[in-house]
Amino acid sequence: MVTIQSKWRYLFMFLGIQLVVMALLSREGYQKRVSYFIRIFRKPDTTGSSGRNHTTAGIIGGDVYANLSHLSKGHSHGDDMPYCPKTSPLIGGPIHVSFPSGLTLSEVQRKNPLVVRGGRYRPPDCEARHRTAIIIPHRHREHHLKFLLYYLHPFLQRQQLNYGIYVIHQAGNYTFNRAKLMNVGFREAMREEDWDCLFFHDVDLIPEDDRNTYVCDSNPKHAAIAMDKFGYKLPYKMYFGGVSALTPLHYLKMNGFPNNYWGWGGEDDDIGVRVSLAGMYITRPSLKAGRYKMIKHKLDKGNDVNPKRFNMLAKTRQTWKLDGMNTVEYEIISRQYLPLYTNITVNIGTEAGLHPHPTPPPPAKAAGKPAADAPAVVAEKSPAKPPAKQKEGHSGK
Ligand code: UD2
Ligand code: MN
Repeated sequence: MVTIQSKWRYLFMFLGIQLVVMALLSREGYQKRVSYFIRIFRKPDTTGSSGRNHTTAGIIGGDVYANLSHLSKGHSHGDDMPYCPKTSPLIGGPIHVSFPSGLTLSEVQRKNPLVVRGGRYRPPDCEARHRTAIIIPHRHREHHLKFLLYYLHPFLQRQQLNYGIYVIHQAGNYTFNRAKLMNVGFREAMREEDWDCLFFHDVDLIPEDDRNTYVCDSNPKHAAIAMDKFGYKLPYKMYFGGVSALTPLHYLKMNGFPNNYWGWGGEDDDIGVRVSLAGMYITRPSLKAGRYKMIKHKLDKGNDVNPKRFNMLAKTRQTWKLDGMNTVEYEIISRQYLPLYTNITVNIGTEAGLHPHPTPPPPAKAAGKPAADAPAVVAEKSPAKPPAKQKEGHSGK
């Protein structure tokens, strides 16, 4: 008798559970519920690599666009706006980074409606505490640039920064010069806005953690300390490559970056040495925060390994005051305020100077008239008209 009763009890319990499950399935759609059940039975991801769930700021699955949807246009930037909190409430933890095929710049634009002309942004509902410019040296890496913009815009917005993105594009096919492009970027960005921090940023490095805040420290900061390509470890103590952050004062104190490293390698170490020669030291975020993914690539055409780099590096102590911001020479070819960034195309010349092959003077009879084939020596082909200073607030694109 006792056995029959408990059999009935189990049968009723079983039927009851089935009813609850069916009710849940029918309420919000079968697929959603199934994935929900699968998720609760799966072990939580403890490696911190992909698909991480962070409750700190409500970021689910580390989606880089999480937490931005409630920000809306239409707030006015009056004088009475409160400062943003010291730590942004929108910041989460790790971000899941992948490179979906078929992504377009207009898709990136659509996903970032509050970014205005020239790739500028200010938080719509509070006064930013920091003004950060991102300087990206660039040539023939449009594919990488698209992914960087896709990840960087929402990442910076979540940090409640007033920011601008500058792409410094080297004109022509002469050997690439990353550090000189940074000097150009520094001068041109500072001409437009009183930035209090500049991030010098390789085009192919994607930050993987929200806690890597793009603000400056009291000393030059090396941000890209844990990259996938180096097994998420710092490769060596003085390493300063990839992404670094300096205030204008830091930058000028070390006379900027060297102008004479043509081709791949050495310039990052030279910059690291300059930091200490100028009496400063390198700060770094935690290994957890300073994680980056590098988009895989080969050495570019026009950026061969610089064979002189070791000899040059041995002389940084003698050269840093003689070469840098105080000697940089270049010509702006164009300046475009694009929806997602400001593009500055620049002629930085060659190792032999800005105009290595000066045109011979025109024949006597044509004196006074410029020769038809003389290279155009223009400081600026398209006149610079920076976007309205951001005090006025978002005015749309
Ligand atoms: C390493 C450093 C980099 C720099 C370089 C040596 C890392 C993650 N980065 O990068 O900071 O010190 O060594 O010069 O370790 N670029 C172009 N077009 C070109 C060539 C270069 O846009 O044709 C730009 C682009 O922003 C790129 C950067 O220069 O990210 C560095 O060049 P790289 O990516 O070819 O060199 P890589 O990855 O060895
Ligand atoms: Mn690279």
